Amino acid sequence: MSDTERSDDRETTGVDRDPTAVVESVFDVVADAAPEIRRALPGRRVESGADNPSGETVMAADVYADDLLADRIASVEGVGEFASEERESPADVGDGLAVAIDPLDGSSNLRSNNAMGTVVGVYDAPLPASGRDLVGAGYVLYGPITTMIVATEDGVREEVVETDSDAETTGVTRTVVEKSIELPDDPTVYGFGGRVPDWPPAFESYAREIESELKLRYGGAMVGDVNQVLTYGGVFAYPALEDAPNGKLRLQFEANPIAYIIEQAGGAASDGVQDILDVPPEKVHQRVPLHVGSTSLIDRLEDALA
Ligand code: AHM
Ligand code: MG
Repeated sequence: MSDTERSDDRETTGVDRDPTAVVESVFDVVADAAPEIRRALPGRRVESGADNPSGETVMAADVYADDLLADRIASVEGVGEFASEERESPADVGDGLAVAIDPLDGSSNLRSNNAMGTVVGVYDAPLPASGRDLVGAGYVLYGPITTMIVATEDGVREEVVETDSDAETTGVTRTVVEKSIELPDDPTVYGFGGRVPDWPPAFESYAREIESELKLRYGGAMVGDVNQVLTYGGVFAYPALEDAPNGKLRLQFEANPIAYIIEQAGGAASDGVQDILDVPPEKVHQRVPLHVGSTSLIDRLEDALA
């Protein structure tokens, strides 16, 4: 397990409730919402007409997931701040931890009916926060099965999330299927975002080596692609691009939570130079190049980009 100890000179939220209990309550809410979000997708495969703060098209399903999760997460005791990839600014919702979400990661996959997910980071610091302030992170993957990955200081688990088929009850059943996920020793898959002509030459050289060793598995939703790396070992990247040196993915909502999960599972995450969790937080919607996966492959990436 990686060292995610925070140093003592940063501001915390001063939460009263046990942070781990708050994290679990947040994931209770996220798991309960998952079947509702899933059911809402078929009728919401259309653009909402709005752009998000990163200038990207917002789908009707993004709006649905964002509204549902915003209300419910804000009501969790011990959550003090809520931010979403789809909202301009964080909202003050009481006293406690800060929760940052990407309500529907990979929603451009709605048209082609491929995987997408919900990403959640719980920080014990005001936003924008350092990844070192994460006290929990996870994601829901809306694949053929709805699964939820939850990472805390105790490790990483996978749950299957199902709706109760009994018409008398409308509950959600959660079954832990993996108690303590560790990345496999022999990595087998890779997936890199962006267009090859837009990659910096050093990243392209690295990619050429990797593609001769591993199998390409890329689906266009970070959550789905990272879940393959978590399962089989390997590397996922959305690198710096020639005309977008910070890549595409957002530090608070995507890169930090994914880095925390992969590091808690024994892997590594880098912006190309440093651990993602050490990237200084500057603004809520800041982007960062993300490379994440098996430690040996991330070490090689940093050597290639040095
Ligand atoms: P989103 O959060 O708006 O869906 O954007 C993030 C997604 C990631 O899931 C994925 O890795 C990346 O965008 C794919 O981008 P592209 O479609 O440009 O390859
Ligand atoms: Mg996203």
